[in-house]
Amino acid sequence: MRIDLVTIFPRLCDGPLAEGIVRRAIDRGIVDVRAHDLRDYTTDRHRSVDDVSYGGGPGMVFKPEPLFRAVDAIRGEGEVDAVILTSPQGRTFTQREAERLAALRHIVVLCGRYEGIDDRVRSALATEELSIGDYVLSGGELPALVIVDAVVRLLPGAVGDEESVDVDSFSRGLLDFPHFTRPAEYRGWRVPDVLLSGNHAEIRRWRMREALARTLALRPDLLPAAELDSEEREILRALMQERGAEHGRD
Ligand code: 9D3
Repeated sequence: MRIDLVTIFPRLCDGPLAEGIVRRAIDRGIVDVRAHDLRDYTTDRHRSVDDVSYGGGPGMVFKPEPLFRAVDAIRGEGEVDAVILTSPQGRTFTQREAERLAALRHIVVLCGRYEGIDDRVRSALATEELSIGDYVLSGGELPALVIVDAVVRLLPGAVGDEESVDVDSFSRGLLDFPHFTRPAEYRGWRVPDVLLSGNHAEIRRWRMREALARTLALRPDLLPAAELDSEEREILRALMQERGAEHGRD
């Protein structure tokens, strides 16, 4: 897969691309990620990427030309499947969106800054608009890196077996079960006995129940879309009955 980022702060992208799973995927040739400096696509002496807003008002607006020229140049290097504009107005990026993008061959991510971007970039250049959530950031670089991270770890070979992707909470729509390592007792807090028992059937069922209990307690909104098998549905039914009974008592 190839991912091109277009930004006025390419160095902001270098750190996150140089570590961990993303770094390894790049080293293994699974993905090619390039951070382009938007200013390299300007044509004026001052390398201007922004200008005053038509209609007046404070704040600068990203000019269309450098962004269109950047995407033209990237398209010249091979077919582009999606041009994503990171923007607070976008659809919220979710695991489902990550899965969709991971199936593409080549994506371009445009990182916004300033008060806004000339709207022709959104309407005529971008093929989609994505936000990473409802909070105000100062630009689209961190969102672009979030998207890169979530997408790259889904690419075949990017994650080692020990970090198995398909048992991940969000891919099945549940929160993870609790994890423990040695020591078996720390400052008086003991690791649940079942995990030390060596009874793998019991451990599996305990983990299933814990994941379901946590999801029910902390993120019940995830349950309707979660992919549960019949055993899980049965455990969930029992958990919901227990909770119902607890609430009934007070
Ligand atoms: C005065 C500007 N804002 C009114 C609320 C609009 C605005 C424009 C650009 C606010 C923030 C930004 C910079 N953020 C992004 O470009 C961005 C973003 C975000 O802020 N939150 C979550 N996802 C994203 S994706 C891009």
